[in-house]
Amino acid sequence: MGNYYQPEIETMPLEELQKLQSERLVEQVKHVYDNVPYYRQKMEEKGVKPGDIRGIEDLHKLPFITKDDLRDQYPYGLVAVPLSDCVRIQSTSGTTGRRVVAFYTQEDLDVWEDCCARAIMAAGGTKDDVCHVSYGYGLFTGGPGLNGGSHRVGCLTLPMSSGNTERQIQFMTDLGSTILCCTPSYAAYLGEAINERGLKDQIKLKAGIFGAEAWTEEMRQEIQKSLGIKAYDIYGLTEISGPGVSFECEEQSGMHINEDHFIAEIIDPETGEVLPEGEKGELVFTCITKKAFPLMRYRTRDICVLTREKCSCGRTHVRMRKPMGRSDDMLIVKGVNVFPSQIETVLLNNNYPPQYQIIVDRVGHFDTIEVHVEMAPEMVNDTSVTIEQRTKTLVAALKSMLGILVDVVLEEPKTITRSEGKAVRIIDKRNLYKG
Ligand code: DLL
Repeated sequence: MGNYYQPEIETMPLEELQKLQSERLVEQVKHVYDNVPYYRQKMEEKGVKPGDIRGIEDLHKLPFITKDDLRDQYPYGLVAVPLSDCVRIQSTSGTTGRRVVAFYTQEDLDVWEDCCARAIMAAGGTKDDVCHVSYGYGLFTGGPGLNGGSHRVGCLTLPMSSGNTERQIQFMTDLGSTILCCTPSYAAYLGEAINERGLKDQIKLKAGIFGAEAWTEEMRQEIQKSLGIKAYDIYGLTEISGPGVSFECEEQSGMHINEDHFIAEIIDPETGEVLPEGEKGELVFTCITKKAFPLMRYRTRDICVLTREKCSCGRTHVRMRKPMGRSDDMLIVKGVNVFPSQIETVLLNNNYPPQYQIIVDRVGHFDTIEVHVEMAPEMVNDTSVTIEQRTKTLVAALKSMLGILVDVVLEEPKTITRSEGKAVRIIDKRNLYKG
C-alpha cells in the first residue's frame, strides 16, 4: 500500500525535488537500457549511454518515444519487467488499429492510485466522502484510476461506471454522493438531467473531478452552477499511467504535475527543441518511477504551457495549463480517440474516393460526428444498390473501426470543395481549446 498523503513531497522545495528527480532518472535510464532492447537500440543510435545521463540536465540527450514506437512494439516490445511481474493492462480509448496497451506491476498500480488520491484530496476529498465514479471501467483508465485513488483516500467508493443516467441520479440522491468523477460532458449532462427532474436540492455533491477530454472555462462555470459544486480538472494519458498525471488544486488555475513520478518538458513539435518555461509547445513526459512500462520522453501531442509560478495552495510541483490543442490530428469524440486516417482507411476500403470532410459538433452536451463523402461516379450509375444501403454499410464499417456511431452523408461526385493547399478535412465546431 503506497503512501498517498505526501504533503512533504507535494510541497518540496524545487532544489530538493530536482535532486530526487535526478536520482530517479539515473536509475530509470539504467533499468530501461538493461531491460528493453528497443530503447537500448534507440539510445545507441543517438550515441547515448546510461552513464551520460547524470541528472535531469541531461534529459534532453535521450531519444523521444512516439505513439508510432508504441504501435511498432505492440504488444510486449516496451515492457521492462518479466511478464510474470505484471498484474494489469489498460488501453487507450481509441479502438482497432490504434490501440495502445500499457502494463503495470503492483507497484505501478500503487503509484498510479496514489496520484489519483492526491487529485481527490486536492479537491477536498477525505475518508468521510462518498466518491461517485462515473468514468468508464474496463480497459479505459478513468474508472479504475479514480476508483483506486478513492479507496486510498478512504472514501466510500461508488463504482458506477458510465451511462444509465437514471441509476446514476438515484444512487447519487439515495447514497448522498459528495464527489463526482466523470468526463466534463457527462457532468454537464447529469447537471441538466438533475435540474430537469427538480432534484438539485436532494443531491449532496460538493466537488467534481473532470477530465479525459478538453473543456472550457465556460463549461466549468456551467457545471459548477448546475450541480452546485466546485469543478476540478484532471489530466492524464494511458501511456503514462492514466488519470492523475496532473490535477487541479483549490486555485483552479492549472494542473500540478506529479513531478516526483513524471518529468515534464515542453518542446517545439517541429524541431524537437526543448522550450523554456512559459512557452507553448508539445508536452513530453518521462516516467521516473514506473517499472513495467516506463516511457522516456514520450511525446503526448498535447499542446500546452508549463508554469512554476508560486501557487497559493503551497504545492511546488509545476503546473500545466489546460491543453490548448494537439500537434497531431487526433480528435476526442464521445470520449473516444479518433484519428481521421482511420476514417480515410474505411472509405478507401469501401471504394470511395479520398474526398471527404469530418464535421464534429456538440449538440446540448453530446458530441456529434458527421462524415461527408463523395460517391465515385460508378456508384451513382449503379442502381442495384440504394443510397440508404450504401450509407448503412459505411456506418457499420466506421462503427467497427472507431467503436462509435458516425453519421454518414453521401454526396454527389465532385461536390466537396477542393482545396488548393492542405485539404480541410476536419471541421470541429466545438471550440474546446479556447479555455
Ligand atoms: O483520457 C485518461 C484520463 C481519464 C484522464 C480520466 C483524466 C480523467 P486516454 O484515453 O489515453 O487517457 O486519452 C489521453 O486525452 O493525451 C489528452 O489529449 C486528453 N485529455 C486527458 N485529460 C484531459 C484534460 C485518458 N483534462 C488524451 N483536458 C490526452 C484536456 C485531456 N484533454
